[in-house]
Amino acid sequence: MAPKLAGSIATVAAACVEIAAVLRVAPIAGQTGLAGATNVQGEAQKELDVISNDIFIKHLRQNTDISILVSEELDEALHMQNQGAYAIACDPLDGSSNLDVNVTVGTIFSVLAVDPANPELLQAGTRQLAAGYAAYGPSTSLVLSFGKSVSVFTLDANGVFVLSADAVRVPAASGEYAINTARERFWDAATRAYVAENVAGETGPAGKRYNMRWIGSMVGDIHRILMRGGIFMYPLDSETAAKGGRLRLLYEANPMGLIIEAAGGAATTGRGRILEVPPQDIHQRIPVILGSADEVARVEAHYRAQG
Ligand code: P6P
Repeated sequence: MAPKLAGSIATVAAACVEIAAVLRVAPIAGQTGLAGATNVQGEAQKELDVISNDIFIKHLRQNTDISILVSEELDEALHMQNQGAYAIACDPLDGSSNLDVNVTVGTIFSVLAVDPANPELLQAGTRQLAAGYAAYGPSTSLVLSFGKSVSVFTLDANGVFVLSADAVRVPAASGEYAINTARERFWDAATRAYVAENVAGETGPAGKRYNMRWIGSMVGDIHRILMRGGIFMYPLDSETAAKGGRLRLLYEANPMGLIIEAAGGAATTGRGRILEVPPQDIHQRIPVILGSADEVARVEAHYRAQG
């Protein structure tokens, strides 16, 4: 691995260590509430969204190999005024609606190669140099991939990430699916058909029993899927269609797609590979269906049948 790429990832990891420390005591510091502002997504920012984004900026400014930051919390890309060959696209604190109830949240990041003189940020996910996320749960995990395999590190008592699992593989088959079933009235036919097969259980076309898990925190749901299989679904629906979907391409779908594919899973919009979607905007939204290859294939079959 290029030393400067390793150094850039170490910078991101150091930011995640600091975010983890802030989250651990946030309820005591009274920081789990709203910041009183909205982000470019039109979402009410949590105080910790802003704090986490500020921590990211502070750390990235110290590494002159990183020239640009794209963040869910920043309307425009932040240029660091250096000649760095890397850009970081990130969601500094995903799932922050869970902060006041102490449920796993995370940081998601993607590393892109850029020409600082003429930076190109709208790169398809296949061009990512690396992708990862930190999951702030009972332990703090850092998951990292360069596209060929997936490593999991765990933050130890000294604030050091220690390798705890390597060459992680997503089981092809699973008995768990993750989708917000309260949105059923908005679903398309393909999503309805796939979920109905799962609900039908042993006597239905899937021929086995399923459990449904929905944390409401992408990092929490996807880490479970990475470690034991399953499928995460935020499909295009009648309410999100006008915006192109709910989740963001550059700093949520692409990094998670690279990780899941590197672990032997699949990541689709329902009609095509997420990593091949050409971005149109740094905050572009997209449907996200990813996880165990067999489950994703069944969803895609329903989309083909739907036409
Ligand atoms: P819903 C969190 O806001 C997030 O972006 C993802 O982390 C999560 O998977 C999804 O939204 C939850 O969406 O509609 O269930 O609240």
